[in-house]
Amino acid sequence: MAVFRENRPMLSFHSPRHRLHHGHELKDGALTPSHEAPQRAEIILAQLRGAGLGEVVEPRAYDRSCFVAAHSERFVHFLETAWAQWAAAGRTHDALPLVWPVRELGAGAEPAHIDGRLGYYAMDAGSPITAGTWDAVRSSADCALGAADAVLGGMRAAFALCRPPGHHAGPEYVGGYCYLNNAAIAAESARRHGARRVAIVDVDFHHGNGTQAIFYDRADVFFASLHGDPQWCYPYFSGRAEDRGRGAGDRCTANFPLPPGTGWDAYAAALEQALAQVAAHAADLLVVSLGVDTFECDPISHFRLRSTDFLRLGARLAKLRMPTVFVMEGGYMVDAIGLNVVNTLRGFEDAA
Ligand code: SP5
Ligand code: ZN
Repeated sequence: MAVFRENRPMLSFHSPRHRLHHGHELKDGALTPSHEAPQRAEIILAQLRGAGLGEVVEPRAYDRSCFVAAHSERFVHFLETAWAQWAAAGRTHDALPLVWPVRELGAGAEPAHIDGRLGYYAMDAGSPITAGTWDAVRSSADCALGAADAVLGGMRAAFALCRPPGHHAGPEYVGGYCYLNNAAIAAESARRHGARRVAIVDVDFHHGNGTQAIFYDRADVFFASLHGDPQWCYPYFSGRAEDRGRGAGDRCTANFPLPPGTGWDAYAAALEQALAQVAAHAADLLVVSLGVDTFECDPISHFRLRSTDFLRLGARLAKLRMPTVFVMEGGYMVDAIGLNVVNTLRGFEDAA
């Protein structure tokens, strides 16, 4: 059983540098401003400040070695250099990949041309790189690292208002609005600072394929995800119930694909199963990949959770009695995103 040295209200981390990232995405074949837009974080921040859930602070800047803990060195180097190489080629629109090394094309080495590098380090065309993207991405990971430090320092819970999100980003690829995997970076930091085992619960509507991939072979980080069934839902190629880890990590991944239209009752039943496995893993620290795109009015997702259901979600997570780092992931119905996030955190705090 975890012991909390401090019983203060939770601490939240936010960086204004997230605004430097505002890209475009291909939606139904048309290039449009991304659903993953700056106002998401602004609305969450405003609601958080009004909610009396504790202080919101800016994280310090962490060393890039903290990012390399969850990703490869060459991938981080790609993120650092992609925009400059794109701009040097005379391009002014968002940098997007248009060719990918699928199947038998996948064995090759990293190309030198920016168009080749973009495809080599991406799973889809959903993570545009702009002039300000790397600064924003780093500040997002800093929020996750700040929140992990707060909890490692003895706080019961902390919230990282990460933007852009992270859970689709794998060891060597961007995708699904994600660049650095903030939840994985927080989990790695916790491991390096003394947590023997970490559990990650991903409640975003989409499967956390990147987080799964980073820890798939490992027994020290347990990963559970509830998500739209990949037969019908992005990212389509991962998140099956049969995928349960590999090697030393066998049975340390648990996936709960749920059909489009899933509401609270069926969701809560799957959550019970996921959290029973988390409890059995006996971790020292919990990371929650908090996406609120499970909301009934989300424009790109297909579950039917109501705003009050997020209070119940938070309360159920609190019952684990674990030091908890909340890491913001998706949620695209901006009118309700602040309420749904604050409800999750309030449900957690009121039950704590
Ligand atoms: C972090 C996160 O939530 N990323 C989600 C990325 C989803 N990207 C693909 C979305 C495609 C949705 N198309 C839906 C069309 C609805 N009319
Ligand atoms: Zn999502």
